[in-house]
Amino acid sequence: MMIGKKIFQDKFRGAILGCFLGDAYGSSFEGMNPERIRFHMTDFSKKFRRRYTDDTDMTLAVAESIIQSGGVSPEDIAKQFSLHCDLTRGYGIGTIKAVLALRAGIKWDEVARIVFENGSFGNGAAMRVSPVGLFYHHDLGGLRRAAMEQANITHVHPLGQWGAVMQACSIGLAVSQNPNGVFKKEQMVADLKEILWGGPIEYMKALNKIEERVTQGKILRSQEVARSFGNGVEAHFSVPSACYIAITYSPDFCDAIRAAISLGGDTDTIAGMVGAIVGAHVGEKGLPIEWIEQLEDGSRGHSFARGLAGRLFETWWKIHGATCFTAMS
Ligand code: R7I
Ligand code: MG
Ligand code: MG
Repeated sequence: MMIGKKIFQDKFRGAILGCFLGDAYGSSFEGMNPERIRFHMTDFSKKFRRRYTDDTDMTLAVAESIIQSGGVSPEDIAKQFSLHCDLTRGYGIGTIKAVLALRAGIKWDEVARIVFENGSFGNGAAMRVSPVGLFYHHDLGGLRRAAMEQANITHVHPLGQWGAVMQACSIGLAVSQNPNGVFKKEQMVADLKEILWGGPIEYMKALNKIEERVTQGKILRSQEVARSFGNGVEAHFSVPSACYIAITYSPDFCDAIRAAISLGGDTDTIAGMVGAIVGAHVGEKGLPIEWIEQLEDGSRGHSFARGLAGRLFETWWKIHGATCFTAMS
């Protein structure tokens, strides 16, 4: 199937704004019990500025670096983290210490074991990976390498690294799917299983469960999703949950975000990752405008993010666009 240039551009915007939306809406529900979440979700239409957290903050830094370097350079991404991360935006302790160490002049490949000696298995490397998934979507082998390389700055634990790989590849595969056709769920799970082969067993077990649910065509209730996959900050819990929700609910962006938030736990990150995958599938045209209007829009707000997504696409197009289009046609 041939996807046109304009559609790809829209998909890049959809993924970055999708992450922004999920993070900003999800963050108000972090740590709330499921009953309160159900009650408060009814005021989604309430007008107040939705502020983003570390998930979007780091995503923007990764996108800026890829635009400047023409690909993933961990050294440059680390430089962007040290320049742009706003550590008041709800960062995890390991990542705060890593960014402070970068600011103190420690080399990018020496900061990841400062807090956790075996490296962090938090979802911090997965939550920020959408620009990588977009930029390498045409080359899944290259995508896996690049996702791992960007993870290594802060998350060298295999569960942290491979969580980033699973999330990046989910986005890459969603970009390649026709936004107007049926979402090929079984195909996506089969492709993910192939890519994650050889990684930690936790991800393969989760993918087998996702495959079973998708084949049965049964939609799990939020409590069952949280029980089956987990909803914590650990990458091997939250990334499979996000992947299951995105595959189950896409192309309905709003239902997918609501389902992600209903899990409770790490709601900003799970909803941010779901938003990025579904946004990569449906594009900006599939996102709710009235939700976007409520996002914060300061110097690095939603207009900036949209522009950045456009520049990321232009960079991809200049470097890979012509080759990919020739190969596809
Ligand atoms: O992974 P990270 O950047 O955190 C991201 C999360 C997202 O939910 C964001 O929205 C934000 O709220 O934080 O930060 P880390 O500190 O590296 O990892 C997150 C948490 O995972 C840690 O604070 C620990 O609780 C846990 N964790 C570990 N615990 C014990 N041993 C991660 N790695 C380890 C470990 O090796
Ligand atoms: Mg956050
Ligand atoms: Mg979070």
